[in-house]
Amino acid sequence: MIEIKNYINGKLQNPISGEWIDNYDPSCGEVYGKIPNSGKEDVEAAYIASAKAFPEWSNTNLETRSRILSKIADLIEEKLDSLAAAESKDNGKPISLAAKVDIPRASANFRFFAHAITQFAGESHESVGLNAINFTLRKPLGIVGCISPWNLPLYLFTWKIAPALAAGNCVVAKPSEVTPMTAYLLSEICMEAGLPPGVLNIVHGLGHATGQAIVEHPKIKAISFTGGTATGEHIARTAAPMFKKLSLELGGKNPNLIFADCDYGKMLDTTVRSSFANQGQICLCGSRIFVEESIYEKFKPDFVARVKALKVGHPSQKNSNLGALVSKPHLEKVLSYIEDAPNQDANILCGGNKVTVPGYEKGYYLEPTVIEVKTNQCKLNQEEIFGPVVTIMPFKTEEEALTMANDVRYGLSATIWTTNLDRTMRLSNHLEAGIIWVNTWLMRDLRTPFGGMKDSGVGREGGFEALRFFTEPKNVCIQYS
Ligand code: TXE
Repeated sequence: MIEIKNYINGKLQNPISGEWIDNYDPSCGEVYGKIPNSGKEDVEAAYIASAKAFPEWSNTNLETRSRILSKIADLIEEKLDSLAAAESKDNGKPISLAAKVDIPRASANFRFFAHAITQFAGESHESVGLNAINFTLRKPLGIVGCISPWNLPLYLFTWKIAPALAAGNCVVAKPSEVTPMTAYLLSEICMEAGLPPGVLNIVHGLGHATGQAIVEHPKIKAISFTGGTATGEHIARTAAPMFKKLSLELGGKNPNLIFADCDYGKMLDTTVRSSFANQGQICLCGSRIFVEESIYEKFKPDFVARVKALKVGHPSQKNSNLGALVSKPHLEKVLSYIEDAPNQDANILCGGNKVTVPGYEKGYYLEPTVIEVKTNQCKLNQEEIFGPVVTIMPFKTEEEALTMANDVRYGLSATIWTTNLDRTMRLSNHLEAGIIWVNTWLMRDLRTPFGGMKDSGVGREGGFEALRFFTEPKNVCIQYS
């Protein structure tokens, strides 16, 4: 039984209440550890530690701050194998994915912001004719809250923490209670890297208790949250009367627009990945596939054949393309959409069933599923399923494709497959999405703004956008004679 601890004031601590929550291994459906069921008192202790650490950390020179964050990046890199194994066991994702994407990216997050802060600058404006100069100071906010989800645990946790710390804030952070393990291992790494006590505090527990206590805390100045849209809405409502700064990265129902003039082979390879990477549990997955009519009847069997060839297996096996879904309730939620497909006038082309992996019969495995739909208005196309389920349907014209792509409450990302530059520009201008990929998917440059519009969220993360979020601009106007 692995016992996870809170990381408060530089020390690993048990929850004050002495209460614990079970932690499940999704690959076999068994409890393998316990995590603190933290309450308000633990969050308060974390806040007090942060507040004590803030004056010194916010005044630590950039070189020192940067060196400590780089050291954390180095240590994550050094421990890649053990972190990848822990992430895979906790989340159910294939170990190969954790080793190739999640953990390197967590290290890159720290390394990137360790450098970015040394390049970050306030603006200055000379008021010509008035003998005045304005300059903008960018001050850290103080104590900030970072709350992250279970789909890319260490990757998204560090995506928030690294810029917050780089900008000179102290942090009270909560990883998802469903996947707490690598956040716990990060506590140990921070201690090893010499991060001063209290600068980062990691409090484990349930959303409505620990998370809520962070959001409600009157002195925590900002909340950076990634998770479900309903939770984001609740957080926004709670935080608004306190005028907290909010960054919300929420759900997606991303369109994948495939035109006949695309590079077909590259499109097919990438579309399989953008549909089922991480068991489809990435907010950026292209879950609604729209295909130009002239290639639809070719695409359909080609895609289905490729999906049928994917191997669902134990996450530790190197040849598993898909591992287990993250939890039993989530598996049931995803299955409920599949079971409802016939009521939506939709046709399951492949998949749709639970998978039994020998030796791990109680694991949460599901076949990658392709469903042909008749209208974009069906539930399968309008609600975020967040699992290995994609829909396909044909379109006749670019206008029709654009209308269907935008006809959804979400606006996170969109992918366009075409070699026509004019079309690329027309669609990029009119698609309602914060991130648009053309002839690629999930290619990330950490300097770029990341986030969605409509119900996919508020604000942008990444690069200087994140450093702007985690700082308060203060304009100073000096008149001289
Ligand atoms: O996420 P929650 P859930 C979507 C996906 C999924 C749905 C629900 O569709 O099926 O959301 O997933 C914390 N105050 N995404 O329920 O609850 C919680 O403890 C403060 C998309 O697992 O939003 C966890 O740390 N915090 C998404 C974090 O919020 C609260 C990734 C996210 O959990 C809280 C995950 C509260 N009142 C799910 N309630 C994406 N955009 O990538 C919960 N939390």
